[in-house]
Amino acid sequence: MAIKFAICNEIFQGWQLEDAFAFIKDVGYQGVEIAPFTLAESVEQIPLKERERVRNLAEKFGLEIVGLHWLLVSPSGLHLTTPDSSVRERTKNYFRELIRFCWDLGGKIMVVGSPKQRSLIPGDNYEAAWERAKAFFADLLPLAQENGVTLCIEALPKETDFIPTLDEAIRFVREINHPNLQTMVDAKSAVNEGLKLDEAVQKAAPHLRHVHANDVNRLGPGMGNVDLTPLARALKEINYKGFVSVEVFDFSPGAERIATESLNYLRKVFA
Ligand code: LER
Ligand code: MN
Repeated sequence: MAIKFAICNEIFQGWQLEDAFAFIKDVGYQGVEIAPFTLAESVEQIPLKERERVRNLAEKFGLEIVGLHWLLVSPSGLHLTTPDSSVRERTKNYFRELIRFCWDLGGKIMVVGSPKQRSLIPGDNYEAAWERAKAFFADLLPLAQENGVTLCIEALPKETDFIPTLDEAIRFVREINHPNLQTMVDAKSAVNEGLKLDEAVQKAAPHLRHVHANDVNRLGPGMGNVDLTPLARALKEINYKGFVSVEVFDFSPGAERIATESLNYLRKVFA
């Protein structure tokens, strides 16, 4: 099977990494996607030895570390489009650290979500923010390329006013025109934007490098009313070979139930 399933680690709050990886493997996932804020406030606080431990732990359980998401949640005060060049510079330097961290873990994908840290600062202008964001990524892409990491712009309607839609994400990718800056489909976002999931996949296809599987109710795939069958069908049609990663925002059912029910559902719709 070409398509691989992963799960984002933040639902395993309070678990030892070893226990979370063991459980993820046991359920049957092939990969894990890491939210850096779950490991430390800043990745600069994570020494190489600890990075190697995480990487080796994943290897021990036969899990691939897909990459990173929720990139700029911590440390506080980061912002990607702000007119304040000192904040932008600090954010860029931190992003460089994230790229190195991703490489150290063996990850290949970084999801550029972080809606709050990219939304327009009140009074700012969309096209001016757009140009700043382009310059921001242009500076980072040589390092991403050197480290074999692809940055995936994630459309986030309802959560941000900067690149809220898949069309905007694709426009951004095309304007930057660099192999290490691509896009992805997040199921709840595509539905929130009013797209059919197969249309979202077809639209993103030339630049599609990652997928987040979830429901508009913020639970796992199959844990609400969103039918992911059209997503699965369209991904197969384009011969997608990346990860479909379960990403959940409501942790209340507990990590065990979320991880198990989500994978059972994915296996059914992707069968
Ligand atoms: C936010 O809703 C989201 O989908 C995450 O992937 C943000 O990094
Ligand atoms: Mn997402």
